[in-house]
Parts: sequence; C-alpha cells; structure tokens
Amino acid sequence: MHVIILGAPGSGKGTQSEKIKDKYDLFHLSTGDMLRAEIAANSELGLAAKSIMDAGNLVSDEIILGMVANKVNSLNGKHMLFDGFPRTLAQAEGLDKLLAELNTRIASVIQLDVPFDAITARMLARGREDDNAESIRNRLEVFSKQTAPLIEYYQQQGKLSVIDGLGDVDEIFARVTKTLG
Ligand code: B4P
Repeated sequence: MHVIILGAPGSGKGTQSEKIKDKYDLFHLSTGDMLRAEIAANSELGLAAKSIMDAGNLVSDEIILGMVANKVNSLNGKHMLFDGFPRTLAQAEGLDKLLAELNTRIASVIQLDVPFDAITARMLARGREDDNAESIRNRLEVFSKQTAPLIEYYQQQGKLSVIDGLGDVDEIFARVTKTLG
C-alpha cells in the first residue's frame, strides 16, 4: 500500500510519518527532508531551494517531480509513505501518472486536520530556520491556495480520511492506525 500524509505545514506530518513507516514497513519519502539534505550538501538544487523555503514558498513542481521520480524509480516497488508531497494539483497528477507507469497506485490519503492558530504555536516552538512569523503566515496562505484543493482531489477518488491532528502524538497515531487498519 502506498500512503500519502497530507496537511498544512506544521500539522505533524513528519512526526506521524516516523511512526507510520515503522508500523507498516513503508519507505518514508519526505520532500522537505530531501530538500534539506540538498541544502546541507550545498548542491545546486539545495542552493536554489533555500531562499524559496526560507520565504515559505513552494519549490517548483518540475524540480520536485524530478526528485521524487528518481527516488521512486530506485525503490524497486517498495511501498511508500509520501510526506509533504504532493503539495499542488500538478504534483498530484504527476504522482498518479508515475505510479500508473509502475502499475501501482495510492491506496490511502490521511489528512491531518489542525487549526491554524495551533500550527503557528507549534512551529514557533520548533524554531527551524524557516519557522519565523512571516514565513509561517506565508506557508499557511500557500497551503490554503495550492495544497487545500488536493483534499477534494483525493476525496473524489474515494481515498481521503480526515484525522483530527490535535492532541497527544500517540493519541493521533492511534487514530491513524484505526483508519489504515
Ligand atoms: P516540510 O518539511 O514538508 O515541513 P512542514 O510542512 O513545515 O512540517 P510537518 O507537517 O512535517 O510538521 P512536523 O511533524 O515537523 O516543508 C518545508 C518546506 O519545504 C516547505 O515550506 C516548502 O518550501 C518545501 N517543500 C517541501 N515539500 C515540497 C513540495 N512537495 N513542493 C514544493 N515545496 C516543497 O511538526 C511541526 C512541529 O509540531 C514540530 O516541532 C513537532 O514536534 C510539533 N508537533 C507535532 N505533532 C504535535 C502534536 N500532536 N502536538 C504538539 N506539537 C506537535
């Protein structure tokens, strides 16, 4: 089963993904982690991505889809957990196409639902380089405009489960496992 974890920035996708991948033996594919690794390695891609990420904007669909396709093609059919990807309709359509070429598809999409005020508090407490008030405000706006339409996209495919993302990390994980089975 391939699973997508969807939610606003700071909704806890990365936190829940660590637990989900262990329980279901999935490869954790986080585009945020991949981009941060490129920045740490001072690669050309990392240099291009850093200022975009610091401002809270999205890296281009072309770059992201290329990066994901390379990784997916190297995994020899291992089941995947997509975290922070897709973030736009173009990315979602690109992923469907990529998986169809491999004769496979997404089984479930988990949406972590957390109110924006709780998200802002979490991210300010985390204090990552891109977690300042202005970038957070922009990331939430980008989410509402570019990523929220994916909720309907996956709803129409009959794959979406909305999970309350407020509460204790283990409590939220129990809600996720109840849904994934
Ligand atoms: P991401 O790395 O995807 O990061 P995120 O959305 O900020 O975080 P996440 O939802 O994983 O939250 P976390 O568990 O860490 O993206 C960073 C940037 O990369 C983007 O802004 C964009 O520029 C770029 N990017 C990535 N993917 C892209 C794509 N596909 N296309 C284009 N650009 C892309 O949790 C947040 C905090 O909350 C943590 O401190 C955590 O400890 C805390 N927390 C978690 N669960 C909690 C709970 N239950 N209660 C209280 N606190 C909790």
